[in-house]
Amino acid sequence: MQISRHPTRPIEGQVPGTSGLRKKTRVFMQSHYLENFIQSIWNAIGGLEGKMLVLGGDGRYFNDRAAQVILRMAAASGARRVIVGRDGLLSTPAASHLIRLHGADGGIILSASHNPGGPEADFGVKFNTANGGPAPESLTRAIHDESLRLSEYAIFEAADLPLGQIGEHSFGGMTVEVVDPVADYRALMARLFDFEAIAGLIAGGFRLRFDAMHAVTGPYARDILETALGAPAGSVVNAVPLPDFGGGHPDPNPVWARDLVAHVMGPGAPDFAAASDGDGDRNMILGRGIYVTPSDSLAVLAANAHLTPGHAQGLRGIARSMPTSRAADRVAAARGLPCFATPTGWKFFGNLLDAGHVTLCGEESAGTGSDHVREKDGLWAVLMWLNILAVRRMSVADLMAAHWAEFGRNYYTRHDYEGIDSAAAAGLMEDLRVRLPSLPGQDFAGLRVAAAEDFAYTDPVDGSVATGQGIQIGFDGGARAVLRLSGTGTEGATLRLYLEQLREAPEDLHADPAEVLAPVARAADVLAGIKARTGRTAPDVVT
Ligand code: G16
Repeated sequence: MQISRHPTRPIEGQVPGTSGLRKKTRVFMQSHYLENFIQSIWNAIGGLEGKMLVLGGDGRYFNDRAAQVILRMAAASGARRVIVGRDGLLSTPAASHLIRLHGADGGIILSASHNPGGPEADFGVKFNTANGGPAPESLTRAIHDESLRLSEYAIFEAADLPLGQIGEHSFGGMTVEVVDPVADYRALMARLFDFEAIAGLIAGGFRLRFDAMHAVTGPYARDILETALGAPAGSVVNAVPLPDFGGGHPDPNPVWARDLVAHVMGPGAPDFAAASDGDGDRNMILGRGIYVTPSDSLAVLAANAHLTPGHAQGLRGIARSMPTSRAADRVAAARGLPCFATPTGWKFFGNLLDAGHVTLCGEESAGTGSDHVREKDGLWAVLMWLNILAVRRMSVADLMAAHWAEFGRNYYTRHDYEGIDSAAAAGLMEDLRVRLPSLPGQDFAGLRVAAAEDFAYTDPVDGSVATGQGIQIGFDGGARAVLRLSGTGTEGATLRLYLEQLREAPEDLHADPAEVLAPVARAADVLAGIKARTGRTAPDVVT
């Protein structure tokens, strides 16, 4: 085996964010860029000698090239075995499952998630650890540190592997096993859910549509929803993964999946619709005439999980990211379950899941999952919903109405100000931080601040502390505004403003969320000076 050791120099900015390293594709394609980052991962985990990894990605532009480079670098560093999805494809939850199933030492997932793909768009690399979950902050920091002292990387000089062929290939001293990306994941879903009940629902005339947004979930959704569960061919739309996702943002929300939303709001709407993102870990849930917010979806899944075989024993606890609405907390309180609020980033759920403190986790950013893997899981959420609907035999709209009647309704929306000047964004947050102690008791646009904090989290399992995780403002009357900067963008800064208002009176449960939340939005704007500091008169994206 011929191994080359390439001299290299540290590259600035290889700092993993909320979820892995995300950069413009052209940045990743620069000479040594990908190689430097991968070698930094190998170094940070103590080398690859004798180790087993899982490798796959969401199929975006450069996925195929990056997979070949990573395999050659794994062989050069002494890995024993790499399990790779056919054509280098694996959804994020499927990769997490394979790591756990095979007891691998970790895995590399090639994805920038919901960010667009293509030579002028975004690419990303995530490292997941042996529990199947995203690398914790201690490891991402170590990877960055390694990237700053790198002087060489090792690569096996060999021709490309035929990743389209399922089976084992010997590659230098390493074995590469190319697997069907769907098969093991389908088997896991069949254990967690009552496929017979869901198939019965569909056979009875229940109509569904799943929009795979030309991203990785297409093959999974076709195989499970159409082939295994009997949804008519064509129920899964945009099912073929494309390197540029057909030119769209593979982000399942009412903005980027507006065609699907229009479909459920129009004549001839199906009973149920859903979409997933680039790498298959996000989900959006819709019913005829209704959009379910991700925060509400988490609460509904928590309240009904016991109706599915995978959670028939009930839940141990629930975790949500801090900006996610407190709808799930209300279910937890009613059922006497522990409830945790973590910083944004699925990596913060890992310890809670591993220690058995929680079973369900969810985020406002369209992520829900359970202890079956250590990532959020889009298709899992869809199957959970279908299983619950198959048992409860009611429409999505009726299920939501019943849920709000029982637990109250946490009206919720998120405003994103994208691509704003990084210094202006940092200044806005810093200024707010400084003013936090003086805010309680002050009125802003007619709302009085009850509490204000800079969210910090102490992991109850390992005691690690994460500070500066978003500013949380509580107002009299149960409203809340949260401000934080996104950690997944690749251009300038994105300011996220999360707005929430609880209503419990029966006559208040079916109002327009935008109207209910308008006073909170005004108060947050005046309080933080969003318009004045960013120069923006309105958010770019409202979900
Ligand atoms: C990632 C993380 C999520 C997070 C989301 C948004 O999701 O895994 O935990 O909620 O980013 O993060 P931010 O608000 O910092 O942009 P994904 O689907 O992009 O991997």
